[in-house]
Amino acid sequence: MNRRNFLIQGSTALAGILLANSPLRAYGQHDHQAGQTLPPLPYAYDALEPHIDKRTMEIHHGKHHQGYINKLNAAIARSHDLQHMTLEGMLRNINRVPEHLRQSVINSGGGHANHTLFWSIMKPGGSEQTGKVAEAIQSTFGSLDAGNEMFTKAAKTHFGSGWGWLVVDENKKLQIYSTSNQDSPLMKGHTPILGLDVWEHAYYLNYQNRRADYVDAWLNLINWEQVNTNYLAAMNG
Ligand code: MN3
Repeated sequence: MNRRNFLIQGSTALAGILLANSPLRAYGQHDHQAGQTLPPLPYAYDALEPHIDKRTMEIHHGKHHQGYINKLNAAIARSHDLQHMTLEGMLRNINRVPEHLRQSVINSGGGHANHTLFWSIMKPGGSEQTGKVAEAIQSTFGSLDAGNEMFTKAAKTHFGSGWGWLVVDENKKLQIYSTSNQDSPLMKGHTPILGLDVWEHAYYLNYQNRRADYVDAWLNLINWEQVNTNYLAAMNG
């Protein structure tokens, strides 16, 4: 690829991400030459300190997330059908993905989708838990505290690598649960609106075995405006 094409492709991908009002929309950002690309972080690597340290963010975004994208692109390159599906489309219709590539898409495509959401629902300093999503959490789980407690418990007690989720299910109801590995709620027909990575690579440098401390600290980083935007998109989708 020459430099001009690289710049055009780069700016097109960036525009797609900036224009999208939901990170779910950005899942479709790819072209047939470059494949899926790493979305830039919407803040600096050190912006989430002291809750998440700069080195963890550099490795997590630049190495782990990029690694999922590289492996997904390798899988896509082997299938004409996959080249014409968006990432969200692949995960929502996982049984239509050719069987010999299905687990690669679950692992690497799920990893790409999950991390894309994860970066977008954090922000330095976090934000107040307001909006329609807060009303829905109160009516579904009894109170904001009860919802937050249920979420943190799901994340803290999940055995092994995985994710804690707040999703909008197929009946437009909120659900809280965890999944293993990089399994995406999209595969169940659910739309994830908030996700917490509890793989050790997300916290080990700073917290070692203390996952509960990481989960509690992470509550200070949630971008509730974005979660609310995701909620409204899922309810109206
Ligand atoms: Mn991760």
